[in-house]
Amino acid sequence: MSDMNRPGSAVGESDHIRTGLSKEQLKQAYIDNLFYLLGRFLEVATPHDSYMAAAYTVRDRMLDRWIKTARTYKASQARTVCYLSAEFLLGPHLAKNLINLGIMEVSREAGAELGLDFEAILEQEEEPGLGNGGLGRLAACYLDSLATLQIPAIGYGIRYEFGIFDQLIEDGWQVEKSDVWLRDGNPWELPRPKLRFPVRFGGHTETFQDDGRVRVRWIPDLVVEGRAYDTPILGYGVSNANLLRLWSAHAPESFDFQAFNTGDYYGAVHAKVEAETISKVLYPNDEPQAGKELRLKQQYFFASCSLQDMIRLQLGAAGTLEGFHEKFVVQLNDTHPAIAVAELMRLLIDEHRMDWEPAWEITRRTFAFTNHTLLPEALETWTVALFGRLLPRLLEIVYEINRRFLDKVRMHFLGDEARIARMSLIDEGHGRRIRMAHLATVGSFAINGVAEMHSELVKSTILKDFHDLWPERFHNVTNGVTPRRFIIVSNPRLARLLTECCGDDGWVRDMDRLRSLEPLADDVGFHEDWRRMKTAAKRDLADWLRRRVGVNVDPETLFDVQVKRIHEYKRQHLNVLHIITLYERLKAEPNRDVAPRTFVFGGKAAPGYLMAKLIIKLINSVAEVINQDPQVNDRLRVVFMPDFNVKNAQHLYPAADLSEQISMAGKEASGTGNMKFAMNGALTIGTLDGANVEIREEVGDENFFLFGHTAEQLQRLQAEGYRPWEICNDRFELRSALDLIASGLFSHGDKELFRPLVENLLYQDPFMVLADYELYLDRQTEVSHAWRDPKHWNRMSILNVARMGKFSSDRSIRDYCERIWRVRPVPAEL
Ligand code: GPK
Repeated sequence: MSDMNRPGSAVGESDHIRTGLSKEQLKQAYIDNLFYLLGRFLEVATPHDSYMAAAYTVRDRMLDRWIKTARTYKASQARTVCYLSAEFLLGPHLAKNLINLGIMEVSREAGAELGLDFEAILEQEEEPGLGNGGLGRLAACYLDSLATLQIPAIGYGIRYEFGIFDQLIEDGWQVEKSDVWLRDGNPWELPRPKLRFPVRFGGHTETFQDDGRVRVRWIPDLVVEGRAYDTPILGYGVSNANLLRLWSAHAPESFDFQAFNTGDYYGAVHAKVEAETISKVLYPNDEPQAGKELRLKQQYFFASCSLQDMIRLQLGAAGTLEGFHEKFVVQLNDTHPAIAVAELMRLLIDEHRMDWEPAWEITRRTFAFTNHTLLPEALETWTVALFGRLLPRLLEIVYEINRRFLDKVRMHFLGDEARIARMSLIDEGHGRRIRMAHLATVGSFAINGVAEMHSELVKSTILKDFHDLWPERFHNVTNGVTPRRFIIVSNPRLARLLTECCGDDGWVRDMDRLRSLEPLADDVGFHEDWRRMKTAAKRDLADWLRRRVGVNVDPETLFDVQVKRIHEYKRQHLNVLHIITLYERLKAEPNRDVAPRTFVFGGKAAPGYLMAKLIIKLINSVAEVINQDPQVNDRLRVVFMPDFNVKNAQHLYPAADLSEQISMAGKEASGTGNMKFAMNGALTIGTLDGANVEIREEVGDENFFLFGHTAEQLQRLQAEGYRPWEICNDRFELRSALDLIASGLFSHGDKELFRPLVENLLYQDPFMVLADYELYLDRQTEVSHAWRDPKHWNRMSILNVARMGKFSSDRSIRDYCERIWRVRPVPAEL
């Protein structure tokens, strides 16, 4: 080992093997890591060895920044944002960190000189899939922006041993495979075995006298230990690196020796298994239904560990918990961590001997709450029975919060008993349940929705009573996505073009600068560059689909893409009905002039959501028939991309021409895929829902394909008595498309297979697919016409990219900083 490499030698010198950024230093560090951390040398290293060595080489450079950042933050005494989230859907780290460190190109050259296949190394990384979809990916974008904006922040969550399942498609059906992402090791995390906290479950409480006061003691029947695993999150083009701290559950001791010595070996191991189950697996439902005991355990487990950690930091820095809320602000990412409101009260009162009033003052000034859905089935509640059995002390605290809260409500709305029942933290109507959204709202100083329209609906529907009481607490923060991952990493060609046009890469941190593209929207030369870039991305995707999915698609066709979780409200089946109608039109009139399209779908269905799984089967079945029909398959192709995740998604955004954002108006809180597509130059066909509304405002009505009833119109339709089957009577093509599915054409003659889907549409249609069918088809016809005019299409595409600045997650985080968190940047220097 050379001197430089010995532990204890100065870190931070730019010539140091662990910190230097030159090509030679990177090469040397890579070989060194390959040797000392993996016990390998160049000639025998497998692609995975190479990936690991590369990852350690990058991590070394991040650690340096991370430690300096921690020092700087500590000295500044600034307020820290704690983002509590049950999900962080980070996506692969390596490419993203190379970009944020600014060493992508030099690393590529270093790799080439070592004879390494750089792309193959990037490809090695397992997706860290610790999230389901939008909500988890949003948390990851926000971590990126927080670090980039130099805001002191910690992400807190769960280190699931198994993330979101891998999706296989077998015979057209979704098959789930467990995600063993940690099998080959995770080079990005640092275990902190000494950083651990106890978390109690079950048992009972008792009161005792303490200094003349009555206090409560909780005697649990299970204590689990949460251990910290830290991942550094580096900002783009800055030295700040923030912390993502994930908790893993363990038994405090691996054996209960008492039981062991009396011969009960299995009993002795049982507690260990029970404890470790808590962080075993991510629940695979986006928009989850409440009810599972293990899920509540997970929520309490990570909320408690995270708060205990903040208290440790606060006591370490200030020696007192007074002013805790000035040092920390805790953002609750939906209701999943809402139990933290009661847990902070417990910690302050029971463990740190505070009185109720000062403890409540701290608590309600600490938390802020983001709501991500209005779907009634997704609003979390827990039965009092389960909650009380698992968390007896927390139930007492929830009751006390509720008692005091309802007294206030009573005073404010004299005699309005109905309102009191509606606002109570306990729903007395459905077998006594705790309403987690109410707990989060009562315990927070700020509540926000995730797009303008959604925030308005939060105020006028699910939290209306609370808005009547505390209008000043309600805000909107429209979601955003990070251009680092969704432009630079995913679409390097576009990134280069944008940097050329803007004169420098300042747009990466200030996406509003892309407005300077607008004058180029009519520039013939620029159109040529734009077309070349898009075609290259589409060729890449076509290659990838051929290799990975085994289908051939023509890059000259219009790429029409819908990727997102499969859910009836997102209406993938509306898209399918359009495809079937096009198919029937072509069959009836083979020479009909239609713009050739490739339809791409992707997305996972919750394993227990049968209708969503049937929709996947339908897409694959329609694909099978159409792709094999020589009469149409030069003009229509349908592809289902299996295992849609961050890693695979990166191949799609750059290649899409049309982005399908066709949810039932009023149901999609925001959507974020809509942003990723538009900022890569896809045009949107979409309803007035979620952030679509604001995207259309920004890019201009004339550059957006709007269709469908508004949320209000749909509500009125429903109130008047919605009869979907009647719509079919006067819409011949719709009737015919449904009949074709029912006929067995797509199911080898089986008339039963899709019956539940067809009948659901005809007789219930809860997401009003049929009501929007005709408007959708008309708009799609216009899309086809627009596609025929490449000059016009490119113009629209360029203007979309130029005007998407608002949807950078940097803007979202700035909004949070100003409107809610009241925090400022703390730059770290190397
Ligand atoms: C909302 F409530 C939830 C949830 O549990 N999971 C989830 O991914 C999504 N969401 C919304 O459905 C999207 O509209 C939204 O863009 C995303 O959260 C982020 O806010």
